[in-house]
Amino acid sequence: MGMGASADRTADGPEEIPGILHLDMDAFFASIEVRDDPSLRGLPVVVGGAGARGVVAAASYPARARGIRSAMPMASARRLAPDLVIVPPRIAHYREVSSQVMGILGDVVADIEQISVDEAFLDVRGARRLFGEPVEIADLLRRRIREELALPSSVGGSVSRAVAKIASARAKPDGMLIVPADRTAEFLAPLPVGAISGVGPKAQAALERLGVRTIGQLREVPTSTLARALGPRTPEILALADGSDRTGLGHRTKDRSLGTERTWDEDLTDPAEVRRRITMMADEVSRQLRRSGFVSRTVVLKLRAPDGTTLSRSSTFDQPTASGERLREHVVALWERERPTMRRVRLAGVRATQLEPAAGVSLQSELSARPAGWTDLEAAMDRARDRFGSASLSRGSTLEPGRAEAPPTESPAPGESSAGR
Ligand code: TTP
Ligand code: MG
Ligand code: MG
Repeated sequence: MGMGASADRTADGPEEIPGILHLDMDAFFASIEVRDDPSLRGLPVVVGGAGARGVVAAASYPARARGIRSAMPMASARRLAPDLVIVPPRIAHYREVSSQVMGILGDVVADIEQISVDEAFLDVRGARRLFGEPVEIADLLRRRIREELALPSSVGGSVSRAVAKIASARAKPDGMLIVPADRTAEFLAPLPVGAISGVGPKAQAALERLGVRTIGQLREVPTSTLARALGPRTPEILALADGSDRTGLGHRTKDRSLGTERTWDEDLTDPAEVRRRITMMADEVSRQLRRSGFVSRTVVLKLRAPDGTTLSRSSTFDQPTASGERLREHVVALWERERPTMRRVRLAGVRATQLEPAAGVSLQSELSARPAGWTDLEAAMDRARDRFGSASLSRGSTLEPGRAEAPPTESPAPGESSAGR
């Protein structure tokens, strides 16, 4: 917790306060199980499926000290800790505790954006008069959660949501890190580029080739060079790196859509091939959704023929979703309808629209309906893919027979995948 809040006042103009907080519960599901059964305290505890194909959903910090992480196959976790305690998930219970946490936050702060079952952004600039500086509010929230729910949480604070989230991750477990406005760039400089959400292993490898490992080093590379490694998010990432990002709550959700499209040098004439490509695009988009914490109401399939004729067809889900299975289902159905008239395809795109934060939705509708729900499993797979590379995990249904050893996705070049706003 190196940096505390400072009340430095500059001579010119009002002081800018790090009023965006990110609160995230520590080892959430596991901490609830330990709280409910104190005999588990201090032990390597995981929540997840104990079966042969079980995956770790949450790992207590003692389990993490042994190298165990979320999304790890349970068999690997068992190898790392033969004395592992495996607790089966109680999703309905976690959901209830989640609303108790959010209730406490809502008690203190009016401006909240819940982004997952155990985390929320808070804009505390308006709560200042009543409850004090951000550091005092963060302290109050953590203390109330500890006293009323007997659970540990961590808080990061900054002038922007992205930096607040990075700070909360650095504060874990059971800590707090509020970065004063004028020290934002300094705080970020030594951190690895991977600390920025959205800079995945592929971008990290590309940056590594440019000699860039830390966020500070990003700033020394010409923008045009960076853009080749980072794609359309380059300006956003640069603003973050130099401490000038001021994105607050909710900004991300406005009219946002996420999608990917690609043009082929040679027209696709085989309907099965089109189907395979759009299926992979649907998977890619669903991963982007999960990574950014959104669910979508509607998916749009775009197709262009060699003569330039372009059509867009959309399909609306029963409930907002980030599930790759749902997206695939709907885009394939859209394609089946167009296929008799669309003989040659030059370009295809899949876009998720009408986004809303996944807050609660995924848990309420998908997890509770199916305890080992796709949302959960797919999120776990995303993490494993991020960690071990895309070749390590693939869904049977996205692969063609006989291609099982090949990575399931062709990677879109930077610029082909875009986050519209
Ligand atoms: P996280 O906040 O990502 O993780 P965490 O709370 O367990 O640990 P940390 O201290 O690092 O925040 O996720 C919150 C809960 O969501 C987690 O306790 C279990 C569930 N979850 C899954 O079910 N599958 C997953 O792959 C992940 C990452 C989380
Ligand atoms: Mg957490
Ligand atoms: Mg979380």
